[in-house]
Amino acid sequence: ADMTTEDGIKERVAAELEAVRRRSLGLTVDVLDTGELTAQHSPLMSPLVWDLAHVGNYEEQWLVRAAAGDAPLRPEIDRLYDAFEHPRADRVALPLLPPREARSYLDQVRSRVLDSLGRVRFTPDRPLLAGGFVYGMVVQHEHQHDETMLATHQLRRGGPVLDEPAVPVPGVLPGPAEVLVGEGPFTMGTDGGMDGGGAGGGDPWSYDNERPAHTVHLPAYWIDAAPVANRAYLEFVADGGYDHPRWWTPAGWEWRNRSGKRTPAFWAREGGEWTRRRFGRTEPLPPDEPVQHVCWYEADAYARWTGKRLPTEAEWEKAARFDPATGTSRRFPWGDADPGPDHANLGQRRLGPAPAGAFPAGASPYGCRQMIGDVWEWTSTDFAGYPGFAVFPYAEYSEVFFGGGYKVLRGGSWATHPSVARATFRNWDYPVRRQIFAGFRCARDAA
Ligand code: AVJ
Ligand code: FE
Repeated sequence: ADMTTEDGIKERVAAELEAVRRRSLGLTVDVLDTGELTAQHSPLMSPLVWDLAHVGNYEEQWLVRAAAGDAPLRPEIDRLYDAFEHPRADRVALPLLPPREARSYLDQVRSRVLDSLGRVRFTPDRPLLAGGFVYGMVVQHEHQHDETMLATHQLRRGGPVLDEPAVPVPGVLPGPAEVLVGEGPFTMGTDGGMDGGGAGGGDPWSYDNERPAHTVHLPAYWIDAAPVANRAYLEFVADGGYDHPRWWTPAGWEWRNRSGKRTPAFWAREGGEWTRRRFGRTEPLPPDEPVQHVCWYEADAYARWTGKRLPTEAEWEKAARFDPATGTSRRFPWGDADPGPDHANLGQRRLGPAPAGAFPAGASPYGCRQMIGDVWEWTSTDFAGYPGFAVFPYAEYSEVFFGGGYKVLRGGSWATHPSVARATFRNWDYPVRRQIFAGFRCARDAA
């Protein structure tokens, strides 16, 4: 689609709305019965039928009411699906729409949206609509919930219901274990311009927390060229990494004691072999795969054990998108082009990460691989607004989480859709969380 014209953006919007809905249905009503859709698979997660109706309610609020200015469809359910009103653990007890009703509510909302799309004008004087922003926001919202629903799938008991298509992975080239990022400034974040260019490598659908573009000076540092793989993490486990307080921060050691955890989530030891359970299947632990399902404390402890540390968020972003040859920051590690299958493992094309070191065509100018896709990467930075941050369009997307004890994660996982993955995108979670598809890479000072 031609993203420089209103019709082109609308064409893309309609296609993306259709595609994300197919994905959501494929994670819910297409594959699970009512019992499974309404069950609480984990107190950390919503019942899947809550996520399903929540994305419909969000679409109603933003596209039917705010964008088109049409009358509300079902305002009485707004509170049921308000994430701040009910913690995840409590949602199973709410009078939620049953799956069939949720499905028809989604269809009703969607047909209203498509009916109004032609008449809504993306005028620059309405920032919510300029560049189709609010439509992109709703697409990204549903894809983010789809990733959350995948985390729920990973936690559910019972046999497999999701297919793992055999997608070839571009060959793993031998590369240096670490790359050096020289001292100097770079542009972090984006101004979200429509032109796709500009100082921040503009992205019209970027979130408020990615803005504004600003200059950050960093001393020289080394950063791993690939995410830490299971093979390396196993050495930490075998070396008693979980038993030596010297690798852990006080809060991390406290987590280790309280939780009793001694491996990443979903690992088991069976007959002298390491296995891991994923989406209803138990398989040998693949040594080359990036480690997943570690919390921030585990990532931090591993990094200390290797004599390194986690990268700061700024270090991660500079290594991912700054081109020292031109002095500019890119949208993606490989350039400004949208992600293709040779660049990154995104969008649930496979049901897990590709081997660490894959996707040479997706490398950043410094030579870092898999900065986008495969696993979210923990950084050492607490989630906060950039200098000059301004809420847009609502404080509950990100501002209310600033200073809330969340750590920033970057890059997206194999479960993240390309519309949500870019080198400026910021994710966040509590340092104890392990159900998300998170791993990490390490860094160290060059001095
Ligand atoms: C950005 C992934 C932390 O899932 O809590 C979904 C995204 N915001 N609905 C979350 C989000 C509102 C958010 N994260
Ligand atoms: Fe949401």
